[in-house]
Amino acid sequence: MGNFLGIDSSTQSMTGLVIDTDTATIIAEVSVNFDDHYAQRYGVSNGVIDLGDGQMHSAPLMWAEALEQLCRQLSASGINLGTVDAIAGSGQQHGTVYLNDQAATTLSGLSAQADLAGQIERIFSRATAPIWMDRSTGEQCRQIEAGVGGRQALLQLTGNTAFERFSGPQIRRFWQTEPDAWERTANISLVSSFVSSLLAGRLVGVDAGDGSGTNLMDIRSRQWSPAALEATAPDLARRLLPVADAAAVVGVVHPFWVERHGFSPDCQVLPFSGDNPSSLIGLGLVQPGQVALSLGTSDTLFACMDQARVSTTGEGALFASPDGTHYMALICFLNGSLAREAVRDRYGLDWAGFAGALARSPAGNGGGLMLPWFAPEIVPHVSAARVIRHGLDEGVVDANVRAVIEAQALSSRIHSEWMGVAINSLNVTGGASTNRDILQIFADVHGCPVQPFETTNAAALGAALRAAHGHARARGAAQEWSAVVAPFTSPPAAMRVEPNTAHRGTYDALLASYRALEAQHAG
Ligand code: ADP
Ligand code: XUL
Repeated sequence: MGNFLGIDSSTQSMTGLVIDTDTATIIAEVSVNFDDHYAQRYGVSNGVIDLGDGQMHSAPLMWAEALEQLCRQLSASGINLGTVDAIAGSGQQHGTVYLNDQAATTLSGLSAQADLAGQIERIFSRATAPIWMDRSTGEQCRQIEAGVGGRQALLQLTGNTAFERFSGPQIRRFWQTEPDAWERTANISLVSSFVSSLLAGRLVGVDAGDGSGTNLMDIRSRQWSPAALEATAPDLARRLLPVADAAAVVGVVHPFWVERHGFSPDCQVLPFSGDNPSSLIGLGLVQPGQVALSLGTSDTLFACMDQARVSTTGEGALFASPDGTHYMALICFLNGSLAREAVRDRYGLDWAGFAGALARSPAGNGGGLMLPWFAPEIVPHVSAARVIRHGLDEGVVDANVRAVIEAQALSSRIHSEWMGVAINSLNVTGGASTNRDILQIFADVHGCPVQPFETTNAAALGAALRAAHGHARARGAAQEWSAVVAPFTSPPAAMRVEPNTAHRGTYDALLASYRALEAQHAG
């Protein structure tokens, strides 16, 4: 029992959340927004560098700067970092960080006399990291599927068909387009394992939760698949550390963090995981059949499962749960917060005005629909941005605001059907989960209660809980996952948003029209 820090390195920000397991409370929660601090220096907008032709990258050096800034902000918020017993974390999934042969020695030799970013500038064989929004690897996806014996073969082996944003296709494209830099690459990390490596002062492996978002891991054995590695790039195996046990402490923090930021020399570091697998834990989904929704930069809907059920349509993803036994089925919509913001800004609203428009407009929007593809969409696959309005006048503010949220909710219902899970309740997280008018529409469309939590940073909370679990296990006092999560994932029922059953028929009818409209325009 003690204090545990969870760090989430996400698309737009880095969040740190500290829990006290003795009192079952969140005692600190701070975020470093990338645009606010680093827009000019790293050329990011919404945390992303758009390199054109579908290449969407970010800057690993920026994440290193943010990690130190996060420590300063945590200390300024009143937390004594010396009380933290263990740290775990999560990263936006799929993003790859390419390191050269100086990385390991540079990380172990960090000096507390200088800042982190300045010392690690030279450890990269590629300055930027492609992230989950990248869609430049269609050709590589087809090549990898062919290389392992076809699409179905890759699906059965790794739990996923090849996705443009997944790490394997990104790695293959890098090898093909930048062979010299590929030769200088000694290690490939994901966002998650890169940040944990900075804390541990040595290279840390990718856990199975994030490893399953690579198209490189055997989903059942939870180890890299030689066939998938072979189909992706030459000599890839020697550039990857073995898949790490998510529950096993990798060591203590490097003295850099002790001397410069006041951590205890005994503070343990665990492998980081992906943000969605970490949210699975942070939302308390440790039993099969439980379902949750994350309304962050991307919107994701995911379920905890005991079987490795795959999406044969190639839309959904399957990940290993960081709890070590279960699986996670997930759908990812790119047009999440950015689409909501596009509508908010188009009509000159703030979030209160946006909520007001939802409250004023009728359920079902009089049949008016929007396909909200403000950017190319992942699910369903839409290759170029387009916004389609059907029975909806672009000039009517309230109807357009309602249309974007109803579209997101209807789409999440349609595209989760493959999971074969009855959705009886939805735990919800992410920045938009504070907006109860948005949650009401998701509750009505799914016909079930939607449960928000005290924190909207479930990924960071899940990481803190993983730190607590790993710390206990290392002391030989391993606890059941249900006991670990329960004190932090049982929010008051008063926060719950109940479905309005009077709208059931309206949304069943709208679902059919939306499905038809989407089928007509997707692709
Ligand atoms: P990520 O972790 O993916 O970077 P977050 O989960 O932190 O993203 O969510 C950030 C987003 O939350 C912002 O981009 C913003 O669009 C959204 N957001 C914040 N407050 C509200 C609100 N009141 N209503 C709707 N959306 C909101
Ligand atoms: C999931 C996905 C996104 C990122 C960023 O497959 O691509 O949800 O993890 O949050």
